[in-house]
Amino acid sequence: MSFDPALFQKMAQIVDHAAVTATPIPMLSAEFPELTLEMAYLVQRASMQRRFSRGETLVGMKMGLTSRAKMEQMGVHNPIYGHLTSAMQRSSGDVIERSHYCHPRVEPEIAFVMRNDISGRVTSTEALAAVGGICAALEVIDSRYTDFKFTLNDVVADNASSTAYVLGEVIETPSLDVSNLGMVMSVNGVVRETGSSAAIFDHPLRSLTALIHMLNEVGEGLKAGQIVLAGGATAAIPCQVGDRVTLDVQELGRVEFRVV
Ligand code: OOG
Ligand code: MG
Repeated sequence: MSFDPALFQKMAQIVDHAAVTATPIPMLSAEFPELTLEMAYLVQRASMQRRFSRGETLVGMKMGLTSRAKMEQMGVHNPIYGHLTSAMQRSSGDVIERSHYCHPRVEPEIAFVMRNDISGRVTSTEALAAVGGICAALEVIDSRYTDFKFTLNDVVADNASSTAYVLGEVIETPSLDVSNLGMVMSVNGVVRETGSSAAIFDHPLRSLTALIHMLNEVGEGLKAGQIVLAGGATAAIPCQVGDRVTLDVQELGRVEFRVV
């Protein structure tokens, strides 16, 4: 079908309002069965424009549903991407306010910091050459849909549940082998999820490369300075008030935040 711009602007307004007011909504696909994947990405971009008009800036991109654990937890088996804005960024040790979100969850990730612009059908060697730094990251996701349930097109329209992310210390040795780093996510000192960076699309670099390819399909790419979250290595766990969430990644160290 052809896209009615008024329709995807309306959908963007619905997901954006749900995020701003922390009020879960029914899936867009229930009300708009004509929603396609291509249209869902247009809704995502239109909802980003709303954030930019409020002063947020684009700071990077994320991949989602890149590990088997995440695909199985959500029942959606296609990797997706979303946009990360300045309002989502936190530093290790910061607090996250539970009341600002619908039903936040947290997942352990690896992040890349780009040193160069990059686009096109690049190889993973070329993608790596554009990376300036690597760090451990905790991503807080918050689906705007009721009960955190969605289809592929719904989650794409909802900017891949992007909400907040906390970066650890950036290690400026892009040559560090990130193919199989142990990852341990704990809450209040109790280990909740353990995994390996190998769970992220078999290799976090493969996730970065796939992102560049997906962006290339719409004539876009990554810019120097942007952050890329490669995707959760394990299932996500709910965030509760009083939680101190920590992630320890072999070679990359610790990143943490508290839920208040
Ligand atoms: C979609 C976002 C998935 C990841 O790392 O897999 C994601 C969701 O699970 O709500 O960020
Ligand atoms: Mg994620």
